[in-house]
Amino acid sequence: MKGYQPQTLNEVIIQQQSAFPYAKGELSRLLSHLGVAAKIVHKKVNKAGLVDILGEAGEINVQGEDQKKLDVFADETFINAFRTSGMVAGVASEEQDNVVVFTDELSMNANYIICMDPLDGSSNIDVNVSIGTIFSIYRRISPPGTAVTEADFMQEGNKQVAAGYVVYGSSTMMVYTTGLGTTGFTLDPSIGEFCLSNMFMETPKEGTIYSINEGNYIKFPQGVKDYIKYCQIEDKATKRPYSSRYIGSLVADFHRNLLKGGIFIYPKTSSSPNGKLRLLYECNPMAFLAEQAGGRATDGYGNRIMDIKPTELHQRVSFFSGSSSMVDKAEEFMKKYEE
Ligand code: AHM
Ligand code: MG
Repeated sequence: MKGYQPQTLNEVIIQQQSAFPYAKGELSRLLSHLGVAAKIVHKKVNKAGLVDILGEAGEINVQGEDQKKLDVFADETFINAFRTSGMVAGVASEEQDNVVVFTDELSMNANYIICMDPLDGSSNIDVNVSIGTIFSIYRRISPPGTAVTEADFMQEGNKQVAAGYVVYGSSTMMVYTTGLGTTGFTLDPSIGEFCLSNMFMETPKEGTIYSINEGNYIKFPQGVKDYIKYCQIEDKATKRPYSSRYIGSLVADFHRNLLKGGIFIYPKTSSSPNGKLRLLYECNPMAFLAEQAGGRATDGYGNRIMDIKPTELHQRVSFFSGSSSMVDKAEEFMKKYEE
């Protein structure tokens, strides 16, 4: 009988990177450090009700949001992993007001910087609903040997070298891209390894799910309101009405739509005129993954997310992402109200 021989994250990364003849294995090593940190966070998330990790940490982050103990734990775990990897020169995190700059010699000479949301979906932490980690990897702009500055992080998403997320759901999965398609791994807790489960993930061009916080309906731009109504109208040819599915954790909502086809919308609203989600560590990485899986990610107004030039570390942007035909359609509605 053939034994159980899964392909592990490390094996697949090394295989994929061999497509780049000049790759020195640095990115592969960095992604595997990231995998270890994800396993540490997975372990904590899985025991959340049993150990003292639920609830507020007592601090408010730069976004004005209450930090949860798990937010802080995940932030520290990933930052430590990057610091000790020697392959990262600095990190921008949702939980840190400013860029975290590593000043030891090894890190100062490192080529990569990271943008991350260490634990996304904070409102779901205490109620056992899926949450996630989102990351984005860039080459630094400043010369190696110097300390990175905020300017290193003000890069367009189209400069990402790799991006991905970890979803702590009914199983824990890591999904990443280095620009060679979107690949998914499932954590096999019995051997403690992320094992290849979804090669070349492809999001259906047409989907039947729309994901948006409809509680904010009254605050939405008219184009979004009209698109929601379109989703709800009966039409056999386009399989409408579509299903509404909204978890409130970007990673989980995005992951479902990636697999099944659908659209995720977090538009600007009358109370959040720039939207809620952050360009650097939420939208750009998801946009890279969406496009690598055949989908689209825009701001709803014809602008590709990955072409937006960031001007602020914690910049927010409206976000339309998912099956390409659905994003096209939603943008048609948005266009009607363009001044
Ligand atoms: P967070 O980074 O503080 O967790 O906020 C981001 C989350 C996303 O995961 C999710 O898509 C969105 O906020 C949900 O927001 P809302 O509760 O307004 O629908
Ligand atoms: Mg977040």
